[in-house]
Amino acid sequence: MGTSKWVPTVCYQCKAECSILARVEDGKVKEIRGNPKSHGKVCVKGMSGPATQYNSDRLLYPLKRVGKRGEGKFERISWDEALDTITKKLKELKNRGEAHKLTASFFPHSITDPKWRFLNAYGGFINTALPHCDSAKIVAFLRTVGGVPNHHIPPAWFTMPKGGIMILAGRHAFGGLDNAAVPRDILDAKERGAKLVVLDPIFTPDAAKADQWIPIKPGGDTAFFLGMTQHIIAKNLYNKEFVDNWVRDGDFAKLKKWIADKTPEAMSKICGVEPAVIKKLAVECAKAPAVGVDSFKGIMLGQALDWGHAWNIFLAVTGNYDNPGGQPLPELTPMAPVAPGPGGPDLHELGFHRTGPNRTVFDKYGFIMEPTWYEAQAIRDDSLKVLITSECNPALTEMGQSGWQEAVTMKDSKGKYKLELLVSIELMHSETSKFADIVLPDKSYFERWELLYMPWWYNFGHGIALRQPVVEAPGECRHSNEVFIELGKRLAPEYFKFKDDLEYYDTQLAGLGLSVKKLQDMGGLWSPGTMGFYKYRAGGFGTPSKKVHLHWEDLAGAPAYQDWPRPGTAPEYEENVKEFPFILLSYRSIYHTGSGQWSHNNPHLRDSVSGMHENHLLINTATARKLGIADGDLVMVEAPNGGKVRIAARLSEGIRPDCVGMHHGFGSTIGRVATQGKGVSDNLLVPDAGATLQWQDVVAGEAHVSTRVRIGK
Ligand SMILES: Nc1nc2c(c(=O)[nH]1)N[C@H]1C(S)=C(S)[C@@H](COP(=O)(O)OP(=O)(O)OC[C@H]3O[C@@H](n4cnc5c(=O)[nH]c(N)nc54)[C@H](O)[C@@H]3O)O[C@H]1N2
Ligand SMILES: Nc1nc2c(c(=O)[nH]1)N[C@H]1C(S)=C(S)[C@@H](COP(=O)(O)OP(=O)(O)OC[C@H]3O[C@@H](n4cnc5c(=O)[nH]c(N)nc54)[C@H](O)[C@@H]3O)O[C@H]1N2
Ligand code: SF4
Ligand SMILES: [Mo]
Repeated sequence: MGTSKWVPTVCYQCKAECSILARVEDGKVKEIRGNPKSHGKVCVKGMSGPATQYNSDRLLYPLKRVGKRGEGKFERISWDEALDTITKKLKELKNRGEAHKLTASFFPHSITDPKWRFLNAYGGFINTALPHCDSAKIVAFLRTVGGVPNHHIPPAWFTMPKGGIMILAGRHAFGGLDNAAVPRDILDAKERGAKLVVLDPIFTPDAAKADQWIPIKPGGDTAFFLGMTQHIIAKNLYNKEFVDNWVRDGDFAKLKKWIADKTPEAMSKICGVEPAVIKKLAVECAKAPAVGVDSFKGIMLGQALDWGHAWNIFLAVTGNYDNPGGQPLPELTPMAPVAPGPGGPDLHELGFHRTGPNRTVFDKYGFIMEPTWYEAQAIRDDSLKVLITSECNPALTEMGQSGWQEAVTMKDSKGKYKLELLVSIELMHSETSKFADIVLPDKSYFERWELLYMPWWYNFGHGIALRQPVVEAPGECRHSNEVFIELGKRLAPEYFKFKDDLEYYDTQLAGLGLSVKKLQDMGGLWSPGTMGFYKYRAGGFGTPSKKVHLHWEDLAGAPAYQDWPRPGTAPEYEENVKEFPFILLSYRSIYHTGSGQWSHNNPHLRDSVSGMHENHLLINTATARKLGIADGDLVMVEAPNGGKVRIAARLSEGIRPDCVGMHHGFGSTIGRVATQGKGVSDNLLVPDAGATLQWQDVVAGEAHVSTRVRIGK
């Protein structure tokens, strides 16, 4: 009999990073559970972690490309050769004065992730899968309350009082998990007497559990919330105490004037919801002890910054910031800095945001943009020469995937690849690594140390978490953080004087009087002890005036935005209506994460009984009847970008007749399990961000995830 023990660590079968316990027996991970010290939940993907861990497709050694880019032919090399090749190219780039032509695209697990430190020290850019999906949400919160905003977190539903209202507006919280505990927290709040309202063109699992489902028109959320806010103000039901004390002087009067004609009747024409429904919910919200709003995909639909702005105006007028059940404003854990700290490169000076068309009009903004689009664009105009990807899959998972694949194989007049070096750090070969020059085998989340701290954990009651190795890594796997620290020692040694990742984390933890060892002994979680509501009452908000800024006067007359939220829907919904009569919506399933190998190449999650094997085209029954389509028929879906896919139809009453739906993430052409499953990639249809620049700047909602389509047999 071997020994068996439960070790606390952090799941990474998706980017929610829930605290888990891993049962280790005879040096192998056998079973996963939620960690009772932190919400105690794990989802089906989390439970399937061992099937990713022991997948026979795991990369074990560094590889170099021997065929053409994209051909997928590789040969084993040593770590020395791999690191020497990367170092040599990066030295050459720096000597040419082009350090800023390095971009690394990765998921930062903390805001001082060693990978990010390397980029700042070397002079390259991070271009991340972390906040691009809701950069507009972040920008909107920063502009209005100057606070660390709600990214990848719902309101803390477990604090929602009786009589409170939970609004999911373009948020599929029961499938697109941001913590495995969220669905339970929502249902518990309902038990306590809170109300759940779901705004979604599709009757999602969330809608099925809701007190009220509002099948809003795609892109209608801004209009819907402006209509509610107008009604609340007109009926004098706004939170006077909050507005008088905490909204910047003059802003409310300006809002009152500007919003006067955004009546529920006027907004109804845009969002397709009856005025009476808007009014009733508005009054309920004004009277409720707390209202929490969550949106994710709702904010990725072309009018994202407008929606983020309208969302914040609604929260301010109803006084729902930093209250139990409302919008938390998390604080960062006070970690100690590792000195000397490298500053980052100047985004604007170096042209990061001015890649592509209309580059000069974006001067007023500064944020991270959709990686796939940015990369393709920057390769074409020679402003990206070295790309390192880790924990992301731009060749498949992102809008404009075809453009990316084309760009990385593009050659200059001398017949050389325009992108001089492409490095992919992965667990298993992915669509992206197939194009790489060098592929590096990462350690999995069961094999590495990682210090995780991000503001949103605060919403789950802790500030930092420790990921620790519970088993040995196979082959020659090395953690990406170790790789970047090694590159730092070679290329910017003044910033990498510490010995290794553990010493780096120890230095940071000293700010809390902790060390990795102490944190490990504590069970791997550090908690601030309380949610700390109404923090603004002590020191005000994080804005220059210390109050809430409803009016964004600096954006008045800006080319891609204005000072108040525009209620209309994005042009991509208004154009090509006749030729492409349906709006295609994409959404997640509980079984899969993005398009990546971690779930799509996992036999449990790809099984048609325990998981999900293929995707379908969800189509309204009445619409299908008109088109002569029966359940299971193969249909052709075509988009204005020329993309075409063939997919089986699934008929349902639970979708608006003017929309069709498709699970996001399928279409992998690599991996033993992945290639046996069926399904298609929605991103063959969804255009890249560049296609919609005329409407919204790249700062905000650049990651459009829908398009108009037509359906044929
Ligand atoms: N299982 C799983 N969980 C995940 C992920 C994953 O891949 N798999 N990914 C994580 C990531 S990176 C993210 S960003 C989040 C995403 O979280 P969500 O955005 O909540 O996830 P989706 O499933 O894409 O949900 C989109 C929903 O918005 C609806 N919708 C589309 N257009 C509109 C609109 O205009 N208005 C409104 N009101 N609704 C609209 C769609 O019908 C769909 O139900 O999930 C995270 N969690
Ligand atoms: N049409 C459409 N497109 C979308 C969306 C949509 O809703 N619809 N959603 C968008 C959103 S919100 C986002 S955030 C992006 C996400 O886009 P990506 O960040 O590119 O996400 P994934 O597809 O999950 O790719 C993650 C990759 O990391 C790998 N991986 C997993 N664990 C590890 C590890 O420990 N180490 C390393 N090195 N690699 C690992 C996985 O195998 C996988 O290949 O997609 C966007 N694309
Ligand atoms: S939501 Fe599921 S897969 Fe994602 S981190 Fe949590 S348990 Fe793991
Ligand atoms: Mo995302």
